[in-house]
Amino acid sequence: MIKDALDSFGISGEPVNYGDGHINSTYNIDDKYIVQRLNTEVFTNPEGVMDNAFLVTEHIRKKLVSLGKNPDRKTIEFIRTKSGEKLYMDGKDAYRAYKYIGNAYTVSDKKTPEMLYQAAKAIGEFQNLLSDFDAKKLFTVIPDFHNTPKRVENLKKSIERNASGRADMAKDLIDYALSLEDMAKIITDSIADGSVPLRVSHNDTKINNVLFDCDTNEGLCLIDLDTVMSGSYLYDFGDAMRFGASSCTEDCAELDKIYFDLDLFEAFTKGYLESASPVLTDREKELIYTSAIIMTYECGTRFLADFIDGDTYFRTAYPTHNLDRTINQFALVKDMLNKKDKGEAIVKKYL
Ligand code: ADP
Ligand code: GN1
Ligand code: MG
Repeated sequence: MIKDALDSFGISGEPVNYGDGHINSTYNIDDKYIVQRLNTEVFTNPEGVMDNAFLVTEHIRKKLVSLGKNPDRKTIEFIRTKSGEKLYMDGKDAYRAYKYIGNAYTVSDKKTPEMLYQAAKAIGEFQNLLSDFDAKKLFTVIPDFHNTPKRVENLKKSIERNASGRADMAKDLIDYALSLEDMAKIITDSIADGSVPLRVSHNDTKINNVLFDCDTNEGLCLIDLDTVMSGSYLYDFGDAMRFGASSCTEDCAELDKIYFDLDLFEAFTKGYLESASPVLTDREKELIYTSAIIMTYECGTRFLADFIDGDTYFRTAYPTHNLDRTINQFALVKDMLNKKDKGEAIVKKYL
């Protein structure tokens, strides 16, 4: 129970439900602490998640201090239980706590180019601060998390099983997903041949995982560190654009409202390449725009598989929520493919 969790961390106050994530449950305690119940069906080794989270945030903190910067609002700070543990376990439930960063906000909808530029700065800074951190020290929280071909294989298995009996409802979406199967392997093949290096990546760079300062509107830091693992910078760029450069929310299924906003894409690309350009390999540079398409496609296949499985993974608010999310992601993919030449030209401009 949340009350027991608060007690174990020595926190007093009223927990209020917070956040709109699809996996964990978040509570705000009087704007002083954030306490989260980890979804242990998804994060089957919550201790591994927290080992990573402490390692990464402590590294960032030390690095900022060594650069003469104040780390207090530039990374989250986890706290331990009264008995010194990184987690409070209550049966199968795992709770963790960290300090609330005040006077900050997150953005899910109504994004502006300035916000996207700031978010890119924060993502670039996160990657830079961890560039000397040995990715091998990180536990693989979810194997093959951004292995797009494996995600497509999982979708095929879901279609085969049809556990919910709803595959027929998604016939056109299934056909669309399978028609783009060849695209799935572009990043993983480049990792396999060494042209795209494995690096410490966040792996869930939805723009609502960036905190912005209320006074300056500056991108402060990345939160939601559960999936920080060895991965590719392309995953972070692509996933940020999947969510950040979309004209609407992730579950809007009104086709005439869904498009890939090249102004938002340009603002983000500018901010990101200002910090990342010097470290990217030629192949990474080549795949920047494509990474946005692949990450959106991958997320669509995950929503679709979950719809067919019967909504066992992502939190849903209504029965066709995952279907709407799939419609949205695939409409974006279609538009991103149509705008590829323009998108590539924007990338070239800032390289
Ligand atoms: P999820 O995406 O699983 O809901 P997050 O870790 O992204 O979980 O947190 C949910 C929300 O809580 C964020 O969007 C943000 O508004 C808020 N939040 C999280 N951590 C902090 C923090 N340290 N300080 C202030 N607000 C936070
Ligand atoms: C989940 O927890 P949240 O909402 O930040 C998911 C991401 C997806 C995202 C889609 C551990 O993230 O991979 O991109 O939903 N996280 C996990 O909105 O699967
Ligand atoms: Mg989040």
